[in-house]
Amino acid sequence: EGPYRDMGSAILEGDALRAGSLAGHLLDGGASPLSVVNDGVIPALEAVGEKYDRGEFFLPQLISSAEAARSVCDRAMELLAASGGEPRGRILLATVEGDLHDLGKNVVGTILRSHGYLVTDLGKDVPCSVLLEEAEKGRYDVIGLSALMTSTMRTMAAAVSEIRHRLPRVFVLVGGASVSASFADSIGAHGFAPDAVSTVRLVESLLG
Ligand code: B1M
Repeated sequence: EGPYRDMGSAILEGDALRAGSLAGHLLDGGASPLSVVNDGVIPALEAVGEKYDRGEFFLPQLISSAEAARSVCDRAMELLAASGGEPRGRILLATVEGDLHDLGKNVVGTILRSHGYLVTDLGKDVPCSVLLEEAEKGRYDVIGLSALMTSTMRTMAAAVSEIRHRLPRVFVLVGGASVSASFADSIGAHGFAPDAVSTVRLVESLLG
């Protein structure tokens, strides 16, 4: 639809100011924060990825589109902030070492928070040692790892096996554009989620 398409074009053009203000209009007009991300930001970033693949976009465009996407996500996420109350579970999130993609993980974290989970987000490019140190300190129920590149899927596999070895009682879930359910299975993760809402469903089914 029109307003979503305009916001998508602004992301594609890397115009953070316009993307942010169009997102503000949509949200003020009652659009749900999740639909702004799912129906506006994600299709635009997919188009950015395709242009990059075809050699029509280079790294500078990728970066300015990502910044425009972030300004929209930040606005949407503010509105989704946790509603309070006892946490339904404790979740540790990170993008694996060597991988700087964090937009998707941030969406997952915000949606989990908005569903009442306590989320600690260690950020991106997180070495396994840092992850384990925090995981051993906190009483986490679930660790969620994100990877977007073929190269960092290997790092993810190593991290999953290390966590399962050191913390056998913690559920390890994985996600990210390059990850699939069969890959998750092959590296011994407890589950795979293709998007933020399925992450919540998966966590609910595991923690009861
Ligand atoms: Co890069 N990048 N990038 N990039 N980038 C991809 C991933 C790529 C597919 C683009 C392409 O070539 N078509 C490609 C990887 C190819 C591959 O290995 N298979 C790629 C590349 C090559 C690179 C660089 C190497 C480019 C270069 O330097 N030459 C470089 C790598 C840097 C590094 O990591 N070391 C690079 C850099 C960047 C930017 C920094 C410019 C920027 C990231 C900004 C940021 O995240 N802060 C960027 C972006 C934006 C992309 C694309 C265009 C979009 C990614 C994105 O944010 N998607 C991407 C192409 C694409 O995927 N279409 C691409 C939107 C986001 C909401 O989706 O992350 O999938 P996603 O998250 C979803 C689900 O996957 C799931 O839920 C989220 C919400 O629905 N999910 C989880 C994610 N994590 C989860 C964890 C869970 C559960 C669910 O835990 C339980």
